[in-house]
Amino acid sequence: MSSGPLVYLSGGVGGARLAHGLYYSLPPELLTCIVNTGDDLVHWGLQVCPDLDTMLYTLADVADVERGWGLASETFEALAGVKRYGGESWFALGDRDLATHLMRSEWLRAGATLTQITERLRTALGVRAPILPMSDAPRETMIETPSGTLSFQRWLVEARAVPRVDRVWFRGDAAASPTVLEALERARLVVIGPSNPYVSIEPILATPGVRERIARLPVLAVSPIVHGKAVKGPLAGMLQSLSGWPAEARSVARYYGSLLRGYVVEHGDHLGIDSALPVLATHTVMKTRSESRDLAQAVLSFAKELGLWS
Ligand code: FO1
Repeated sequence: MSSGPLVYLSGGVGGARLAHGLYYSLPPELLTCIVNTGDDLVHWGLQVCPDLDTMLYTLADVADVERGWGLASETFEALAGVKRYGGESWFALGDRDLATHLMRSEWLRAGATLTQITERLRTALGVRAPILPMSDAPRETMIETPSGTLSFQRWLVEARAVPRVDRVWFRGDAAASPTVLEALERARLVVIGPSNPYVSIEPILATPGVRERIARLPVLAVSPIVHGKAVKGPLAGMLQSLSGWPAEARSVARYYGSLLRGYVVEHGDHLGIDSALPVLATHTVMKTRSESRDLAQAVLSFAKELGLWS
């Protein structure tokens, strides 16, 4: 049995909620969150990193929990102005949220890396655990549909995730950042959050240098499917169109395959999972902070029971 730092892999809102529970259950030096940047986009000339920002805002307790993205108590006056000028209004940046994108874009132009910038943002927001973009260079998630190929946000937000997904691929050959690789070298346990495996976790795993390091570590995952439905987002349709699998927790375990040493599902969702894979069935839907903390503690206890971590 080994003990030590935990690396947490995450996409957007579901992943950030469990991160919140882990953040309040572990000393900050034991938790590092590695976050998907495949959803990033340049919008209104600004660099926007939705999953990084969801993680930053959630851990800083300033997120809009209801909406699932952006900041609480947000206003959209700049968006109204952009609309008046005939600009692009399919992707909404809030007035307060703009400060993050303005500063990130300015610092990028001045030569800072996305890792350094995220470090500045999280320090300013009072977040004590590191939040790492998977890569410092662009690596964009592309969605192939019957009517053409779209960037991820164009597909999810502008096209409302309606076009069928025939293939997902990543544009750009960016490697993992050195900070990500160091965190994985130090890690003693990897937890994969309840995020979409195809478009939130796979971009991280497929970043050169990551999968082989993770394969050497004990890995637990939490199912993003509860009772046959994705807790949020387009995963159910993707399981069907990309793999021909049902929207069930077992399909996500099948996706990760031999990477997993344990799997956490909602009560009643354990059916059909390979009997060789240890499963914890518990309450996994996180609507409140205490549910996030309870799930985090259940995941950590499960890792200890399995002898993977102490
Ligand atoms: N999601 C939407 O459905 N509509 C939006 O206009 C939108 C704007 C937006 C701005 C900043 C941000 O950080 C996230 C935003 N999101 C929006 C959410 C985003 O598309 C998704 O949460 C993630 O990319 C999925 O992980």
